[in-house]
Amino acid sequence: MIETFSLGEHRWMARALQLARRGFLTTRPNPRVGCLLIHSGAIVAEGWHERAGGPHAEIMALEKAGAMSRGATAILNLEPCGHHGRTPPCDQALIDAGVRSVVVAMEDPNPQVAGRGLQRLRDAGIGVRQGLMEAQAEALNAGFITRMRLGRPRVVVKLASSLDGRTAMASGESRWITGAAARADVHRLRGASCAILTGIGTVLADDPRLTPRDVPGLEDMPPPLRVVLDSRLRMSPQAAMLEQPGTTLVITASENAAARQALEQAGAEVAKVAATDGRLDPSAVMRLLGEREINDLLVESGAELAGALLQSQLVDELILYQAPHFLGGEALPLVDLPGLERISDRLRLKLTDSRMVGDDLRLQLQPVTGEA
Ligand code: AOF
Ligand code: ZN
Repeated sequence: MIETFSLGEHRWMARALQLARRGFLTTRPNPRVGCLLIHSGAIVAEGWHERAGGPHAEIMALEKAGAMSRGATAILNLEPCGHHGRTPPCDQALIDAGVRSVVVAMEDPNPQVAGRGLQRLRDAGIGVRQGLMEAQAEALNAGFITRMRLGRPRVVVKLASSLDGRTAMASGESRWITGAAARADVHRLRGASCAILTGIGTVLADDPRLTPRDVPGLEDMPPPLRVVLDSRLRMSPQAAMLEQPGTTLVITASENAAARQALEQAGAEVAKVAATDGRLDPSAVMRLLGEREINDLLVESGAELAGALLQSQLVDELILYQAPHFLGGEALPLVDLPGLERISDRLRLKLTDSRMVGDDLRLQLQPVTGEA
């Protein structure tokens, strides 16, 4: 059934989404959720989910509303949970508080919930309507939804190049392709991600730290998981990222116990996945990261890994910063797409956003799947 919603309900849902967004950097691996309680046409309480393990949005709102919860309407961007996770079920709390009706933007894609929360509310005689501002609600929790539906993170590949699509000189010299504003934007992207993935080639060439720096709102948060794909365990125990706070996960196919032990002693976690012809299976890597509750994965890699992920159809979004300069035909290309010989094989993308960041261009793209 297609529901209709009033102007007031639209405004309240917009407010619930705004509240949910307060948890943008802090709720992982949980979704971002906001909740309003409305009584006699007015907002009586607001709540949002701040941290996994902490109270859900509904509980915060119910506690603030107290006796005013009785007969109220709850407005939420996500279906109330009906399961015991780190915290007790919210559907029961809404029922116990005497809430009369509930409006949600979308079902919770978590298989432990998946419509059961809404059903239990209906069974308790509560009026339930769903679908208000669903597109906005899905965009806010795109990573969580991807993990719940596909068992893997939402994969965003970040690339930076010259106007002629080059990333480094043939010598490998590559510092400062883009300007300071684009680099600050990358730090914000890192901060909003659950994990940042790179390849061993990039680690050996650049020794990156892969931490978000100077991002307001991240002060109390552990940094995103750093993930290095290193099929042969060539990573040095002295790598700079191993000195950073938080966890580094090295994913390998190697049986080299000494190299593994050296990395573990330097603080890294090492995990094994299957490899074909010496290359780690990208789907197995993504499954592993899904199991580790990674909703949003940012890939900051070289041409080879970016190309391999694109060819495996494991990229949900690509963000390309283009600097207004030419590096020339000898310089290194943005992505490797081995085997691509015919124009009909070209890898097509849809441009979903373009804007300037400082002096650079920032393009947001999504791979196009299926036939032209
Ligand atoms: C809600 N309201 O504010 C959130 C929900 O381990 P827990 O108890 O925190 O439960 C986490 C799951 O609960 C999460 O995977 C998602 O399905 C749902 N999140 N549900 O009713 C909230 N954050
Ligand atoms: Zn809940």
